[in-house]
Amino acid sequence: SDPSSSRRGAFIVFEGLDRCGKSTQVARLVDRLERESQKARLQKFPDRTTAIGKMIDAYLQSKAEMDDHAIHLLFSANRWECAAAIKRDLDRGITVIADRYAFSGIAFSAAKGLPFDFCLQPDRALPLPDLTLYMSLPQEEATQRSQFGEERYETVTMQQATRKQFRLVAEEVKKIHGGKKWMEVDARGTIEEVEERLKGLIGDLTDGVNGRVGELWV
Ligand code: Z5A
Ligand code: MG
Repeated sequence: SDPSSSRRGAFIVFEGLDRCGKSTQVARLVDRLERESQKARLQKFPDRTTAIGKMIDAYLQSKAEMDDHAIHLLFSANRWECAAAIKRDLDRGITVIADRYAFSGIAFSAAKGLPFDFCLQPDRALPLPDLTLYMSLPQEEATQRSQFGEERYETVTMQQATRKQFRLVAEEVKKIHGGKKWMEVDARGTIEEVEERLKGLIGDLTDGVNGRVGELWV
């Protein structure tokens, strides 16, 4: 029998601070896979289309105020409401590519001062990404790239605090899931240069992976 038939799709996550180019690269990756006739789906977090997503959207646009713990749990709940669909697609052999995930959830909430461990727990046992690509861009270049938007968190102070927390998140992933699950990518240079770097790291993951989907932080 063909061993490839037992393979599932890979779960690949893009993470990083504001303006590092996540959405740009995720879109290009999905386009490339479609051109190569590979099955792939994009999953953006927050998914602002759901009922919970609409509450998150109002918060990010400062149209609603919310307790820090409460909004943290909503970001996590927004991932949980998508978890079954992610697993189903992976089992059907579809590569799922996420634009942000639980790691943003921890980094941004911890940067506001919530305890790191509190931030980690709600996402425990979510589908574990096979690879997280952390796009790293110095603050000066992120600021040059374009003006900060008008959403909450889009300030230099918040971005610097979040940068620190992402370092702690990276350590935690490596400690619990091993060094191969998290890779830092230099996000400087042209869109094409960054795309080549990412392509090299993704390698043949998009051909599918063996074994069951893991659980985050377990
Ligand atoms: N958040 C949270 O608190 N908790 C959670 O659990 C989650 C999220 C999941 C909204 O996220 C906020 O939610 C976010 C974290 C928080 N707050 N902040 N900051 P979002 O994902 O919706 O944020 P966004 O509005 O999509 O922005 P972004 O993701 O920060 O940007 P990006 O996707 O990394 O960058 P981009 O859109 O691809 O590129 C930005 C610009 O740079 C654009 O004009 C590009 O054309 C340009 N660009 C891209 N690549 C290059 C290169 N290589 N050179 C030059 N210019 C480039
Ligand atoms: Mg984006």
